[in-house]
Amino acid sequence: MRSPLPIGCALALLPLAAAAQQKPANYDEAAIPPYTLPELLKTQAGRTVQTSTDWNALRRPEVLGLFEAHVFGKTPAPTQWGKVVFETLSTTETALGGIAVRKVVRISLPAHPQWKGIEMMLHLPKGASRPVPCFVGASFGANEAVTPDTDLPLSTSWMRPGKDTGVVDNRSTEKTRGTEKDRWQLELAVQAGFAVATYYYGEVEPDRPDGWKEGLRAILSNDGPSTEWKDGDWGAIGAWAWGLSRIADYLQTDPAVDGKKLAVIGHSRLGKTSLWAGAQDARFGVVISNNSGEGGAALMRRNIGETTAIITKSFPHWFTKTYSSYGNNEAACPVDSHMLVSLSAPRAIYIASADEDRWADPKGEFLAGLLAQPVFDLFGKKGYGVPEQPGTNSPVGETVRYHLRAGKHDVTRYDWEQYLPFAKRAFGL
Ligand code: GTR
Repeated sequence: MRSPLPIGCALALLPLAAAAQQKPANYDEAAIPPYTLPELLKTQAGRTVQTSTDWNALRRPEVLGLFEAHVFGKTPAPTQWGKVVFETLSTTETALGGIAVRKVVRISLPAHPQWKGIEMMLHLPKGASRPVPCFVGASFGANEAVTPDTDLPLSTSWMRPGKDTGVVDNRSTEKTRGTEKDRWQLELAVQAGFAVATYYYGEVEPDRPDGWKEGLRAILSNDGPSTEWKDGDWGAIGAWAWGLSRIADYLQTDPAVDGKKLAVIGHSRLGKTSLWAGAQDARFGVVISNNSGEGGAALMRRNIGETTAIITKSFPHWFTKTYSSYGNNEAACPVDSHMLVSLSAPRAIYIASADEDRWADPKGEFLAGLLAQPVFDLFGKKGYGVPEQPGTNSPVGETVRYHLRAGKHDVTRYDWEQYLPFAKRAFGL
């Protein structure tokens, strides 16, 4: 047997080995290295756009294309998925203690029968006299986790295990019921005159690095499930965002909903998803990013909390392949998150942070909205109206709005209490 290193020598090697691993997250504002953001209004040909017409015709398509090429990948064309069909699986007139009608609708693709589809859950205010506006969002848990009602069959889809989710062996259990109800303030929304449409994101793709093999991405891929993802191919966030747009398709067909008044909402990784859905699909007249952090609203060039290197190591499947090349090399990326926010213009966008959610970089989330303002200005739309991040529970802004909630990484009743009147104003209600 080879003689091992003398103990002193082995100990001396330890810090080196540790240094070769992931850098620990920085939480010191003063230690953020200086950075320069890509110019929002300057086209790749070097022209600075000065009108909303030029933004829409020249720069916006470029910025969208850059996010496709470098961050989220390109969503396949409709010809690849074909016809979308809707089948009502159940209707309950007595949901949420009698104030709502709940429908579960399967959204599927006849051209791809191997995909089970999305079981969208729609809560509608009961007895509404006209079509209602609707929130649309993906959820971490299945329908039985989102609603406080206990009468739904349990989903049989693969679930991520998690604290207080009731998930056992990657499946929902009776204990899963209602575990997400505080995040989805259905009663509050319905009482405010909104419908809420949700779907379990794992129905489009299970959230794990190899989840695509069982998800829609493999099914829609021309190369089949054995494919390896190429630069520019869509990641899981793109697929989950696609699901939100198929719900928007359905909502155009339901006479109880005003399909022109849709607000897309998401928390955390699903907040990144909501931003990307809003960027691609203008039917979402309101875009809400709740604690979306790195890869969402937080500026990637601010090296604080989660970084591009960390997120692409832990969650490579969320993004297009190229994105991981920007870990510890953010300056080379032709976009940053202020450009993602700008893709919502002139529609209304709400960016929300939580003060204890330092991993998501609340200040970086605030700055993205501030720095996107030049695009909203082209449309005469007002933003924050203040240059500095406000204190806790003090929302600022108009078409671009922001708050820093006191507390943890989460979506709470407080957040919904801000989003509901924001969406009402945006929809002129
Ligand atoms: C974290 C991840 C974040 C955020 C969060 C979530 O582990 O680092 O980017 O998306 O998950 O989705 O809850």
